[in-house]
Amino acid sequence: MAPTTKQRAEGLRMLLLGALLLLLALPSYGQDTMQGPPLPKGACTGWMAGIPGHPGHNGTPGRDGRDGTPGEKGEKGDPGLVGPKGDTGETGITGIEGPRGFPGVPGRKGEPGESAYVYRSAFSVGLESRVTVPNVPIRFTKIFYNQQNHYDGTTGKFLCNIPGLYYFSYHITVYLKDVKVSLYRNDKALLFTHDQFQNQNVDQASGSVLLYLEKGDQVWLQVYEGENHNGVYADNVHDSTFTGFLLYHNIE
Ligand SMILES: [Ca+2]
Repeated sequence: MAPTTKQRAEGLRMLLLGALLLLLALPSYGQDTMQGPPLPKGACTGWMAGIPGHPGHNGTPGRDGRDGTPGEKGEKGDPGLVGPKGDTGETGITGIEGPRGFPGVPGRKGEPGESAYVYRSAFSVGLESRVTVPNVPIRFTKIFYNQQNHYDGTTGKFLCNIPGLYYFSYHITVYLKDVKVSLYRNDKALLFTHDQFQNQNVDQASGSVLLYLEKGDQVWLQVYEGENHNGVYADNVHDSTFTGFLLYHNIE
């Protein structure tokens, strides 16, 4: 389809306008290109401006910027996990003694102890009639107690069967003569008792002693210094007695 007259006139007008714009732009172009190589004279004569090119590609990323200023202090964080148990510390100094506690409950009754029978030794004897023979053991034949038979009525001697401490005593009725008796241990006189008789009277003589005896020791009473001191007397209503017993066994 052929262009109309109006369209031809419009195209001519645009062409003229483009030429005018080129003429106005030439002087500034010459100034901007003064650094480059000079164009050949006459080569640009009659040039017309082209259409704008496409935008170039993006450049490579620039370098990292400088560090920023420190920010504000943050909030306190949550507590951490419990750590492992530490080593045992050194022993501390001993504290002061505490107050006294309440009394405890009584303990149970103990088991029966060893029989004390084996540690028994005792006798108590008396005269049945006056002594007629001096300087020999007095034979007390009136038996008040002689459970263990450690006293021998046939000899008048006590025989120690249990080592220990013994107590001996005697009470003598004195009549018709003076009395001087001794308590013997193994043929040695240890204790003396002397009483002078007075006419028309009845006297008493007494003595007592503690002796430690070994097994086998013998103890007895005996009139000392002969017939003149043989006033040891006894009858139905007057007694002369001899007593001994074990106080503690094996006390050493
Ligand atoms: Ca007297």
